[in-house]
Amino acid sequence: MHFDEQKPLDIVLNDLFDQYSKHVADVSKITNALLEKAVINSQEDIVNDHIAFRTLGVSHLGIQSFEKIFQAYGYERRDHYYFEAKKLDAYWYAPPAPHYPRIFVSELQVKALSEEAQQIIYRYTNPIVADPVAKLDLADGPGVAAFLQQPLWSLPTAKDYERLLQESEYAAWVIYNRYYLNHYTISIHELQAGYNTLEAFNAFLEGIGIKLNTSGGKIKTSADGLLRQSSTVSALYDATFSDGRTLQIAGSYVEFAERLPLPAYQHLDPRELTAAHRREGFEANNADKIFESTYTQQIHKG
Ligand code: OOG
Ligand code: NI
Repeated sequence: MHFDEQKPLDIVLNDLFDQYSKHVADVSKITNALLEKAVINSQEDIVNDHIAFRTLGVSHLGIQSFEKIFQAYGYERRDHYYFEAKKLDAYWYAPPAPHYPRIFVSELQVKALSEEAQQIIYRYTNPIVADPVAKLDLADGPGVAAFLQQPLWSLPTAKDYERLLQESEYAAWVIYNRYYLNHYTISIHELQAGYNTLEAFNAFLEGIGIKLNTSGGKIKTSADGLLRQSSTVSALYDATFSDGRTLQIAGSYVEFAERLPLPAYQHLDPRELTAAHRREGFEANNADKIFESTYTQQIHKG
């Protein structure tokens, strides 16, 4: 994904993707294999279905803070999703123009955690006494891009990270990884025949040695059958903590989405189909399993 204009949104999205693809080796591994097989001619041929971020539900942060960045660029909040067991809320945001990705933003319900886990999180977030996004000049693309890479709280100790991990893998992920891009998503239905179904694409991915998330099965399917998703599992990264210890922890991953035409358009010739004819939005049951792409159990499975 690369945007050619110099609007703040283009600058922000390009920078997020550049940072992400530098760290997540599977991104270029997949792109290079698609180039080699002439499925695409450049990375820009890949249609990005959506990107995702994770936030902490504490005063001055969370979705209400984070969403203001993208709302300023014309994104509109859509459906709400709730994940009871994982103690998460999420919304998706529709882009201002179809060539931009949708955005999925989730938030940890910090108050639902144990007193001990809450206190750990508050130790890091209590110094934040005002919404950091309110102070940002959102017209300054490079400034916003830098903000998204900048720590809002101090580097955690390994002890705090491990304690959070026991209770909420999501909490541990955010306390270390913050607003790093959590994933980008390749639109599978936009690819050529032989690659444009998740079955075929997953076989291609496994053929180049990519490890897929198996929670709920490799392919997660919405109740209407029209939104099908799969994802890689995060690699492990050496992370140095403030107490000098280094742990191997989860980072970001890559997702794949196949959006099928809505019933009213299923008779159309495939060449006539546009994004507007296909299933929109997200699906809580799919998302619930996709979150686990950064979970220890998925990463350490055989
Ligand atoms: C987001 C998981 C959900 C989707 O497309 O439903 C998701 C995350 O891991 O933060 O990406
Ligand atoms: Ni996703």
